[in-house]
Amino acid sequence: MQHYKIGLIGAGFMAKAHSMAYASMPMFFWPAPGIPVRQKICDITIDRAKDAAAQMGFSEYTDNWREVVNDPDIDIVDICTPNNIHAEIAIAAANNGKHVFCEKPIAMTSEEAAQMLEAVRKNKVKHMLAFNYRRTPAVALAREIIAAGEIGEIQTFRGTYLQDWSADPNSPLSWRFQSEVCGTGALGDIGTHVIDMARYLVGEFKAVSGELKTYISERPIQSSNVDALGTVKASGDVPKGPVTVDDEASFSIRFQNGATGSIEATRNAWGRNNYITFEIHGTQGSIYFNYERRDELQVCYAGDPGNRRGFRTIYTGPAHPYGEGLWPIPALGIGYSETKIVECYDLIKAIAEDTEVSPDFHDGYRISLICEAIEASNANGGNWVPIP
Ligand code: SOE
Repeated sequence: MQHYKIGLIGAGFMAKAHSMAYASMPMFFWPAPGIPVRQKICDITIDRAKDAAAQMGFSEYTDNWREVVNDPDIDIVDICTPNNIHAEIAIAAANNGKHVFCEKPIAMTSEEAAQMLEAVRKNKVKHMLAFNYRRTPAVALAREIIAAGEIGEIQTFRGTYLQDWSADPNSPLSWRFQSEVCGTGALGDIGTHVIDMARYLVGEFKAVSGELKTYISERPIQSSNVDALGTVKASGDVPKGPVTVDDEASFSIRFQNGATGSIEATRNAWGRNNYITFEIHGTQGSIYFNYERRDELQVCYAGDPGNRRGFRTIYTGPAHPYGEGLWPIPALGIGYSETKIVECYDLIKAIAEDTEVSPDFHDGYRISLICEAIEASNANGGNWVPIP
């Protein structure tokens, strides 16, 4: 069985999720399409890198990402850094013939994303973006139901991604609030997950009209570089710095196939934690999904007798997408980890079998164009902006 050596750059919470998936994937999907080997990990200081190697099971560590992309032993470069260095790392890795797996959003601008796409295509390496939520079995089941025409032609998509970790003004000014490091705020960080699902389920966007708002304009400056996602609050008289990204993105969508839609994304919604939802209405029925109940897909069929019509709940299990590898009984519990394990399986399979995998850098590029169109619409008072 082929082994693939992973070089992982950035050792925060996403690195933990990816490392867990590399370790677990063959336990779920066996025989595995290939075995990911946790070879080398990189973080911003050598002490942090050493610690991360011990914690996440890597044989080697470094504080210089170029040592990862230049290492002839590494097969796959996995990018879990802040957004402003995705492009430089991905392009260098692709030019060295490495497959590239990158956290979302793909890059700071669509121009950078286009350069990344060009590099992976030119070097004929596999490329994948970590929009993991589409790999929730219930979301993949929604796609199967739609593709089979079971709810007819899609007319509307309503999506949300609501969290509350930044609702407290004392939640510190991590890189996620600094436009020079992250590009956009809620829009790029979490709105893009729902854009990915909308494209996956309904189709390509034609135009958007939207608004971006920043409610908390300054936050306490962090004493460390570590992004604690609001769990470590500033106390006392800590100096503040400006927030230069959106807290909230809300926009309407015209899909190329004639459907319409809307998405709202914020990290300031008290009481909402990872509230990713979508409701899709078709001419023959409807689908509803809520990630906080992610084992379940709710489906309503118009063809049911009127006095019995309503949403039915399907608990995903062995009969549903990815069921062959995940748990043998529906409702045992699908979690964030399972989505990352499935993602890892699809990546390794695509490399081993030399097939396409999505979402890829082309999807990332398209999503960057959509985000830029939402920013342009916000700047011009909410007018509709076509996606190039
Ligand atoms: C913070 O909003 C965050 O970690 C996002 O960056 C991730 O993409 C999401 O999956 C969970 O929340």
